[in-house]
Amino acid sequence: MIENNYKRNVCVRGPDAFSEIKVTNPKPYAAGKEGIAAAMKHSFKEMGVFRAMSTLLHMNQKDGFDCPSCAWPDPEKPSRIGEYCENGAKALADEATKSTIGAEFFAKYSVEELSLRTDYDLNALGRLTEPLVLREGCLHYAPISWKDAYTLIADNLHSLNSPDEAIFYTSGRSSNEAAFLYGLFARAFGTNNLPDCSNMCHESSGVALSETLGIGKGSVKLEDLYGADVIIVAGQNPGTNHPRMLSALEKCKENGGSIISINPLEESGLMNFKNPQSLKGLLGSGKQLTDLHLPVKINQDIPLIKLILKKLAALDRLEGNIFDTDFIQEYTEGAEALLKDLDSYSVQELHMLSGVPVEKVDAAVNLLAGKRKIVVCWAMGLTQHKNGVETIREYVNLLLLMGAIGKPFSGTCPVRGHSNVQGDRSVGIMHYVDKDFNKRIETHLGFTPPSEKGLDVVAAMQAMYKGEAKIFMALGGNFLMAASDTDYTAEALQRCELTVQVSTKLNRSHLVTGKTALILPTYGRSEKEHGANCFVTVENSMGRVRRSRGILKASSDHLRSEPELIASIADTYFKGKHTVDWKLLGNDYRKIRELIDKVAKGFENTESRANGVGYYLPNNVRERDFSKLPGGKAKITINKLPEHQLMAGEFMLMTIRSHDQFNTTIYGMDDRYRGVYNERRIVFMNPDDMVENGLDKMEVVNLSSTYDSGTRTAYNFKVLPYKIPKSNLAAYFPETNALVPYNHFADRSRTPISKSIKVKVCKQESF
Ligand SMILES: Nc1nc2c(c(=O)[nH]1)N[C@H]1C(S)=C(S)[C@@H](COP(=O)(O)OP(=O)(O)OC[C@H]3O[C@@H](n4cnc5c(=O)[nH]c(N)nc54)[C@H](O)[C@@H]3O)O[C@H]1N2
Ligand SMILES: Nc1nc2c(c(=O)[nH]1)N[C@H]1C(S)=C(S)[C@@H](COP(=O)(O)OP(=O)(O)OC[C@H]3O[C@@H](n4cnc5c(=O)[nH]c(N)nc54)[C@H](O)[C@@H]3O)O[C@H]1N2
Ligand code: SF4
Ligand SMILES: [Mo]
Repeated sequence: MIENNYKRNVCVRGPDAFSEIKVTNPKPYAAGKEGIAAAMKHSFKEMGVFRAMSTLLHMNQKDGFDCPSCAWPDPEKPSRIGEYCENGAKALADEATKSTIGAEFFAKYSVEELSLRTDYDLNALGRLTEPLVLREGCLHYAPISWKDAYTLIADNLHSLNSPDEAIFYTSGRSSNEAAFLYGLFARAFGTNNLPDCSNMCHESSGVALSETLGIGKGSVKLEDLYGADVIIVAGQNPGTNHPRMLSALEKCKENGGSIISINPLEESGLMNFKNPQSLKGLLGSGKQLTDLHLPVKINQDIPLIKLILKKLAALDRLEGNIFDTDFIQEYTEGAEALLKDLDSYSVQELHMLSGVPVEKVDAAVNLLAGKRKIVVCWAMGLTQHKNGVETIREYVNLLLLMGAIGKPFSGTCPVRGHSNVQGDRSVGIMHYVDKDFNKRIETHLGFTPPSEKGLDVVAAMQAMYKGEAKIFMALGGNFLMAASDTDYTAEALQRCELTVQVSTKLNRSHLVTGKTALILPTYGRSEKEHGANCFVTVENSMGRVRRSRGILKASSDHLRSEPELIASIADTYFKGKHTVDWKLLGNDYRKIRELIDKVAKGFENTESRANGVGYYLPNNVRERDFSKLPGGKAKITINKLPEHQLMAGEFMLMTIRSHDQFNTTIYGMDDRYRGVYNERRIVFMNPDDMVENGLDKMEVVNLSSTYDSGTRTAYNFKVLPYKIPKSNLAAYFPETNALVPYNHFADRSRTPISKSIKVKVCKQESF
């Protein structure tokens, strides 16, 4: 026991030893029977055969629960034999595992000992079953009653000099009901410090889409993908991260559409798909999905799209009818300026920067010319760069010039990550101020929310680091491992007086904590909250709100639902004296939904309309209504080329997900599609770069990044030759987060630059 020393000797990165790595060729297809086998292996091991099979039948069904993994939407008529994918099944198995850890476990192992385990091992320990406290100077978590936990939080909140010394972080799994109450409490307490995982995720999409189209969300519905002429999938790996999207791409192909993938990697899932829901898919050779793969260099999408636009413009001048002139005239502004700007770049320059061979660009131009039904799907490959916002605006330019916005089978499709990240935003999880939202709170809840902008993720890290924020509370998530600059974030969290985690499973944010720390265990999506008829609501990536009702018995009798525990904290803090009846809300979700209807934009009669597959929130782009934008028209924008001067020996690194993880939750050590088994500390490298740098296959290296004269290092990676553009590297997150500088992020959206980090690869002996 270290007396009076709250800086416990905890390890931030787990052990260094390698496991027995196995490498094969990348898989030529996604899903298939291996997908089913992997899903079943995880489900049966964690849940038992009967419980797994019967629970999976309720996932994504009309009267069942929403998959807790990604935000991909459910079809109008979910398949009764199973409307889920391998990774949905893994997420369920992970949440509904029969393994549990409680007070006895924590009495045996100190946080210092636990911190020496891998993130995989920590997660595998099982569900957290009771509230726990790590008191100042102690190394072991001990049990605490719910009442005492609420009082501890309330007392600490009362002790602050200003409400802005508290931070209320949200991950994206919480229901609309929980998120609404949480945001309400932060505002009632007096702060807009509501950073969320969106800040690290699709914030660039939100900013880019709001200023060009007038809504920070996508415009397509699921059915739009089925009938598109061309779907562009840019900076996204759906085979792993949104697997049921492959069925939608397959439908598009069956209807005669084409798929263009824009990605430094040939991701297996995008190439060929063996649909496990059909016998043909299981037994046949699969469906080739991508018609054209453009192997763009990391963060060179802007030159690539400019090149495509330049070539389309030349064709338009020659043949006409390539761009949609009527649409451009009626609904947009800025086209002329953009076309003029395109003249200032040479084709050679754009080719060279993009790294894509001429004939492939020409093939893309051919596929797109004159088409009107175009959908662009994207995810982190576009958002997590210094110029993430501009990159997305450049893709929007393409859609606007082609008139492929606000019509069936066309539009924007930013594919959201966490299953309810979009809903959380819609009901008020945001660090910025929405005046109308606040006004409605004032009208319907009787208090005035603060009018000063709060802290986002990056600002929250800095505030804790500087001692300006003293309490950090997290509704789900794993802030330490998800945020950039792991060592800096660890230091920041450790400088807090109190850190509170509302969680289902153990992760490193429970071990690297403030002076005092609390773990508040809660239900997973698949579990019954407050009895059989209780349901919550969620919003998917395409803006549809539906209900979700868990069916499993809770993993422990001591859990509290998120709304209930948030309401109890609020009630304890306000000692029952506030304009909001917190106690009532915590126990009656219908009452929360009534308030959501009154306060959050577009929600209406949610109680009844969220039935079945639910209802769509209003979306101005779908109606081709740009009247709220200055000038009343959609904006075509001019975006600069990225500036990346790589020095000799420098590479551009993107930090990506393996097939066996959900963000910082590591389900397993394999990445089946990329042919890597049993190890995660891998750096994917172009074979020519390996030769030029004298590196052998499986050689052990350290990766280092130098920004603002500070050098950061991620230790012990094995080099793997891989089909990736020259001077580009890929490695998994969160192992590489130590390399992402906390103060380098996207312009305006402030999303950390997790997909374009300049690094050096250092042989270990020369390090
Ligand atoms: N199973 C599983 N599902 C998940 C998650 C998970 O971890 N596991 N996470 C969820 C979350 S929160 C999110 S946000 C999404 C993430 O979903 P994705 O964005 O698909 O996830 P990443 O692994 O970050 O993959 C980014 C892709 O972008 C490509 N890329 C990187 N840089 C560039 C670039 O500069 N240009 C282009 N064109 N491409 C680039 C990479 O090669 C990679 O294919 O998935 C969600 N779903
Ligand atoms: N380098 C790098 N960093 C990245 C990214 C990247 O691509 N590269 N991606 C970024 C992105 S897109 C995102 S979204 C963030 C993710 O950041 P977070 O959302 O903070 O992280 P997760 O790993 O999703 O959080 C996992 C934890 O959530 C808890 N949990 C799971 N289910 C529930 C639940 O139902 N309720 C509650 N209360 N808790 C639950 C569990 O304790 C689990 O350990 O990471 C970001 N960080
Ligand atoms: S696509 Fe996403 S939401 Fe659908 S089952 Fe798979 S993981 Fe779950
Ligand atoms: Mo995300």
